[in-house]
Amino acid sequence: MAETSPDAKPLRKISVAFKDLADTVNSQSSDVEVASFSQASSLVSPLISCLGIAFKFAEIDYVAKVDDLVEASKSIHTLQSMIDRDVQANTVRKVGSHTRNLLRVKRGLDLVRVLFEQIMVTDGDSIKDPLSKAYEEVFAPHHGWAIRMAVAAGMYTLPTKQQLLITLNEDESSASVQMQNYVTASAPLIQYIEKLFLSRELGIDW
Ligand code: 1PZ
Repeated sequence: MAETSPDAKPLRKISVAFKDLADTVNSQSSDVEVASFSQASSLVSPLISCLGIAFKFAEIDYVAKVDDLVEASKSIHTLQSMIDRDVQANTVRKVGSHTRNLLRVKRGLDLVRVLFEQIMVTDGDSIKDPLSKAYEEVFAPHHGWAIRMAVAAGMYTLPTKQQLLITLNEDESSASVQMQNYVTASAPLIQYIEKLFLSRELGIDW
């Protein structure tokens, strides 16, 4: 029964959606659409809720930013044109702008990428070290003291890897396959987004 419900395999859904986006990026023949990017990014939210109540604030912030991109997709076709609109309106760095939210969501996707990489090379049942490494690498340089302290506290209430696998309806080997698929697919997409910023000299470290 659970096998056939649409959310039965959230990891699989994520890896399929990002594989599609990676194919678009790798084909170099068409631009990434806001709609498919925001749709794929929304599939990551259930993962954050698996991490427990301590990360509720991360989930709320992430979902709000993805929702903003979903909304944008109703009137803007590609990520490129979305950024160019903000460039023209001089709103790239404005709080709540689509382009600013895109940069934050990109970081969320990068965090998941590093997290999965680390989970696959880390022995034992704790995801604290993998998540800490991912957070240190991706978000910590951009977060103030208060948020970093809250994240550090949340690290002590994380589920174990086994608990996470049960919630995600996977076993160790099926999860590894999906995680590896996501790692492979997300890397070129993340680079593509960074290039959109860097080629317009917008920077990505803000
Ligand atoms: C989910 C647990 C993984 C480790 C920690 C992940 C990040 C936790 C930090 C959450 C902080 C949320 C509070 C708000 C932060 C905002 O100041 C910034 C800047 O937003 P802006 O000023 O542009 O409105 N928001 C962010 O940095 C985006 C945070 C998104 C977190 C996504 C995490 C995805 C994790 C998936 C894990 C499986």
